[in-house]
Amino acid sequence: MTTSNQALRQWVEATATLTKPDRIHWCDGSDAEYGELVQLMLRRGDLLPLNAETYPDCYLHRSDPTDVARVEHLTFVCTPDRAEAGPNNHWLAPAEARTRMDGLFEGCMRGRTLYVIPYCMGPIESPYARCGVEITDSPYVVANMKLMTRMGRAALQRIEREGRFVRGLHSTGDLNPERRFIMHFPHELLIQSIGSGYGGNALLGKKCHALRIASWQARQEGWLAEHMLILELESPAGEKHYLAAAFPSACGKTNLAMLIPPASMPGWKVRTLGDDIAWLHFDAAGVLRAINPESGYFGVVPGTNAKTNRNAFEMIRHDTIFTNVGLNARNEPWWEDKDKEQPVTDWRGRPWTPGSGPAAHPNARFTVAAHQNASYSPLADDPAGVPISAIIFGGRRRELAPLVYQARDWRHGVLVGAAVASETTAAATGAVGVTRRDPMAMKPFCGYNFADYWGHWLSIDDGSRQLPKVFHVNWFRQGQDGRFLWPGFGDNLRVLRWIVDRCAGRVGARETPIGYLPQPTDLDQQGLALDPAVLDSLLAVDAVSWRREMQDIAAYFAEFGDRVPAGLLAEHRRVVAALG
Ligand code: SAT
Ligand code: MN
Repeated sequence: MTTSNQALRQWVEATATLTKPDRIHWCDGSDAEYGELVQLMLRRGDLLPLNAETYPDCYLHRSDPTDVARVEHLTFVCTPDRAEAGPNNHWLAPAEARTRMDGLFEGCMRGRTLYVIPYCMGPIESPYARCGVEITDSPYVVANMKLMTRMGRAALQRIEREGRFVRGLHSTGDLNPERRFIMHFPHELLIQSIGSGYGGNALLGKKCHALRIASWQARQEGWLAEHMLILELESPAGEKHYLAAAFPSACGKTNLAMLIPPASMPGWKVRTLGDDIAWLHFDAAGVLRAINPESGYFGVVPGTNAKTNRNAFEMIRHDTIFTNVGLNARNEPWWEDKDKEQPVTDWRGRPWTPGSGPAAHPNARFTVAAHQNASYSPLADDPAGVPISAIIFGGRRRELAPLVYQARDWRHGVLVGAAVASETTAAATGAVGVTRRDPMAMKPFCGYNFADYWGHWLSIDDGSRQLPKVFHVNWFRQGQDGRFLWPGFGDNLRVLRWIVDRCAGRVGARETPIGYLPQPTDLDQQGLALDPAVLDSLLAVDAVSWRREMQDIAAYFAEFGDRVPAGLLAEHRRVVAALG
């Protein structure tokens, strides 16, 4: 197979000249090709078979122990002007980055196969979808891209029709962290990644293309590429709303997108359109429509069980790639909080004994095609996307942020998003549990200066459009004893219900300096045994703490100097004044 697109052909040839692979394989995306790759990886030991009776067509991949999460300190945005990348990104001059990467790519595919993966982010027929081509020497990456994206022949045909695509060059290199870099060249629509085989570092369609490069393109073209799940919420009366929600990695986007209503809320239905990324465009009528550029899930495994996320628990019982989980005595994948059993092997393949720590890596992942999810919405394949009623921001915050509040208007919503903070998780290397600012949950993913990004968000409100309402949620409030105050998971539907009631103008709210909060009685509490005092503290707004928070936000904005949009600063001043 090859292609009629000359630019693509030449890029593949030039890459082969540089990296010197033994073979070149153009991926057609067929099931047969996936099967052959699996066989190859089983022979090489890159994949281990799992119990074929209880976990048919499931495999375990063990990463190099130094290569188990995104590496933000090795991820760069390479724009000619440093200020364009902003203080939120690591920056290198494009020429310097190219020289460094060329040196590392030189001869790196000797003895290996170079795979060419044409892929389409979004439904193939969607005007909102965009194509890319990833070149990689990792069959694991090819197999993951097959589960996560629409890849192969149909994507290549679209590329040949349109002539446009994002280029991504990836090699696992020698997996030495000293020689690991993930570079983005937004002006050239180019990504280069070497030295890692892990998810967000290596599956270039995901964070590198669909967020970093796409956010940059979206700004030029007037749309939004966001780190958001998309879900459909249907009430017992059949009223449907589509919600998009941005939380940082490993803060429960997958669980919320697959939520199972509590027994005490019969008739409510949640369907999943996406669990990680949303591309948002206005249609001709001024309605904001979302597509999920992905077609699979790369979700956190630990903590997944029939109670926390039954849909995920069941969808990963077949045709799933597990990365960095442990094993039980029946050669089934095992992870913390899966069940009452004990593992026998940890994620590195070492014998596990009580006291040897977690058997699964805290950032262990499953890769699975989206249609295996029982709550999958076929609208995820609709080229027109879905109309968004509400945008929800959230983070993991022990204190301060109430369970839910609503911004007064779009501009306030942009402030609420820009001020998102969250405790860090195992999804990235580095300290876990440290609170940091993570605007719109895009801190690791915005491909350009955050100040310009906030300006872009503000510019969305041009007076002619039907803008969604904006909310903030926090499922992670803890009491003095460290216990979570809110039960979370299925009960989060109670909060979503208030959100759609607000969107439909059916319910009132308590106006506070930080926005609109529910009256406790306006939250559906049927079947929820929550102490009223606990609910009061979940819905409390402590002016003293919030004044401190607003100072902290101002100090954060100041890092971006005079590029910060005046409208955002004015909104900040308004809230400070309201806090008295
Ligand atoms: O590693 S990924 O970026 O794919 C997952 C995540 O951190 O959200
Ligand atoms: Mn994510």
